[in-house]
Amino acid sequence: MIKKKETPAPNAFDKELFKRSVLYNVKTLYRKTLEEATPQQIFQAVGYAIKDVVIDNWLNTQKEYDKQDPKTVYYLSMEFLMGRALGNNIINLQAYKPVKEAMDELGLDLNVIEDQEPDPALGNGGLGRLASCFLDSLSTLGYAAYGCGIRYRYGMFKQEIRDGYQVEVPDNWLDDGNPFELRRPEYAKEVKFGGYVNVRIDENGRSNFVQEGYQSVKAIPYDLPIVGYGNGIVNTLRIWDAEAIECFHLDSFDKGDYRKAVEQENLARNIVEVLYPNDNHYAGKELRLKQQYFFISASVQEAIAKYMRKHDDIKKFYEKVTFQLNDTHPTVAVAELMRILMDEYYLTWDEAWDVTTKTCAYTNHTIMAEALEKWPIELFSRLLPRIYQIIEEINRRFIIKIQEMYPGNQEKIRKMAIIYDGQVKMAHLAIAAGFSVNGVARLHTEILKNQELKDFYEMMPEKFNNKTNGITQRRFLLHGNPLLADWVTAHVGSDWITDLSKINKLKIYADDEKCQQEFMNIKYQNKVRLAQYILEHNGIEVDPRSIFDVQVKRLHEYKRQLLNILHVMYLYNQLKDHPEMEFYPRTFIFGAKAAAGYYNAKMTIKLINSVADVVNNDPVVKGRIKVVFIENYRVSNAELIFAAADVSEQISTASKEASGTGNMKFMLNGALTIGTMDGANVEIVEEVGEENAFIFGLTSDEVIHYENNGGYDPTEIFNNDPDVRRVLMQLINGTFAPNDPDRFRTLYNSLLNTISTNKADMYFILKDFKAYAEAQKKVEQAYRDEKGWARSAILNVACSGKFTSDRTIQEYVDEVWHLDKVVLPKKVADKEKN
Ligand code: 9GP
Repeated sequence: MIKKKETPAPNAFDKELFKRSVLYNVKTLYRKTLEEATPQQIFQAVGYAIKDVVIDNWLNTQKEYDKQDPKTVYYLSMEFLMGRALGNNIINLQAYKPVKEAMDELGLDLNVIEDQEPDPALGNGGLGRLASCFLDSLSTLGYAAYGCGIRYRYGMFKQEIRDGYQVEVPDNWLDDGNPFELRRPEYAKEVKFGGYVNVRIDENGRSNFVQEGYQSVKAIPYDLPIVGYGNGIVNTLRIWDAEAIECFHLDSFDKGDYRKAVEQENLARNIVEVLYPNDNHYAGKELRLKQQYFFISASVQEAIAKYMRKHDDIKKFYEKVTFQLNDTHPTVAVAELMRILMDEYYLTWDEAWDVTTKTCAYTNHTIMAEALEKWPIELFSRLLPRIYQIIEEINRRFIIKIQEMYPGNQEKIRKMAIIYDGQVKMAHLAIAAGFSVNGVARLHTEILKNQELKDFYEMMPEKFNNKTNGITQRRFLLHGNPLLADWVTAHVGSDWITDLSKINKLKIYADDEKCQQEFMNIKYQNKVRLAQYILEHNGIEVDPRSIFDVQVKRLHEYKRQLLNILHVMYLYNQLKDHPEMEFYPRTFIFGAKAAAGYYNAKMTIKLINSVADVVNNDPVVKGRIKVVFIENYRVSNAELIFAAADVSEQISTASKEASGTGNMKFMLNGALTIGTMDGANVEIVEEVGEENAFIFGLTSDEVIHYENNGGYDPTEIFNNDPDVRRVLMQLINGTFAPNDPDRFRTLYNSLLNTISTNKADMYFILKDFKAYAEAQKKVEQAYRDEKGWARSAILNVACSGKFTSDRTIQEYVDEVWHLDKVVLPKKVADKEKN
């Protein structure tokens, strides 16, 4: 793009140059003037102009890394739910004001331009968004890091709601091109699948394991800049695309490998085609394992190649590199690292194992059994024959260790072996090879230690640790809620942007009536903004003076959106019976995508929309309850939603939600939590005080106790509680489906009938119903006391300091990764000050 005379320092944003750059880009990219360009073209032009600014810092950072040679973390993840980059990059360049002015001067609206950017949605939910928050924090704190993932052609599907049902539409996010990415063909790597392993003697007389008769693809990296906040540091998210290894030659036909050429083409095309849209659920598809090995092999190969460009002793690899495995999905990294160390660098098994076990660390994000990856050995060994051999040997040695520790105890082997019952168990491999195993909230880590991974914890207690999740305040407050961000800064200064513990100073304003009014006024304006969005997208008018009660997250039975909507039905019945009763108007807002094949989840979406149709249009209700299902919940509309929420619904079955991160985003934006003692809710309540939240329901110990003793009997509640019975009968008597009374029978069955599921009400919805309804009653009472509510809301913001991803990352750095802090040279640092 346009040439500049000198590198601008992060804080010295050159507005005039930027304007020229935008105009120049519109001209050279599209041969148009600003007036002629479409909004999408203007977004592209602005994006390239911002990338121009970022590129200098990016180059500079990488040059410094070369000089200082800091230890680097490779965050290996199948998912990065980045959200839009433009606004975030401008914020982190500390250039929002000048860019906005520049746009105004050009007659453009920055918000409209930002809205043109497709949400890069290369993730499902919390796991992928956490990875993105972590990258933001790593750059902001000044640590060398790569995010490594896949450049899916289609990210998370777009959700359309048609006739109340979810319809999945492909997410063609790359259609118009991505101004922020850089294709790096010079770092391409070959990745091999299938074939068989032979032992060959090389020219030095060494016997080598070689994979033969394989198919392969070329992995091509695309780099995206991850801009640190105001510090000039830019790390890299490297996502891998696949291409056929050779161009398709017609003469292959004559050579007889026509079929192979076609297969390699297809392999490359299929591998990166689409993100699996499953959250907390593993489908066991062969293509998924291919995706895993594809990006892991390419990332590990490049990490080693990069290390060897500067060092000569591969045995010290771990001194400069850590691989953090984001869930079990990247666990083949363990075996791939072993393979390269032994087969390409000729390390002995013990030497390679020493390096591998000092390099790899594993984060567990779930205890949901259906999310734990297990691959049939037939599939695994056919697809990755050399990797399978290595895992077999890891398993053999691991079993010897178990036997040494627990002589004669077959049960331990059955429970802990990496290969057992014809399956390769990825979590077991990650634990056996990782030097660190962490959960993502205190309660979750305790459950891992005492329940799910008890045997491993007993054998290797030193590996286990907790890292409570966090979120980046720069996207979820500074960018998403500018009114509140300015208000916070006006009261406590701007240090909170890079040190969220400072937000604690807000506490002293919680009792100040003027501050309470200001706070509620900001909340009101954010509610007006969301109400407008809802009117535009749903055609539903909602009253910004009503309580905005919000549950946005993936649709999953354990997250219990069903509990929420059953409670709405219960309130509706009350209003129908007693139209004149006291009732504070409430808007129940939902947003959730369901995995395409998850029937009960999809029917819950239909139920929410069906209840909305009836309740929103019933004259008896008089608008006192409104139900809204926000279509296509994603990072960009999430920012509007969090800012506008009064009540944050965190109502998972206790023990099931490993952490949750939406709960933290709501808290930061001053919503009060109604929730169970699950995941990070426990720590949120600990920080803000139980009196500033609404806690209800079974504890995780109680849930686990029931589970270990065969569940509980929900028919007792059905028989004895007329309110619950009435709501359940409405699922099958056509109240919300007059033309098809049976429509919601599977939901009804999931709660009561042991025939359709192995356990009735597995998620304790009926068991917790009364407690939830009581907690909701308290919400209403509390909201009527405006000052009291404002006080609690301000305290939520003030006590959110712990939940920044900056804190989480610092803990990983101090206790697991041991990275070096990177200091930019004085020249740049000085410029920053000016
Ligand atoms: O379900 C967890 C969620 O509770 C957590 O906040 C998130 C990030 O740690 O990970 C989710 N887990 C998965 O998506 C699959 O393991």
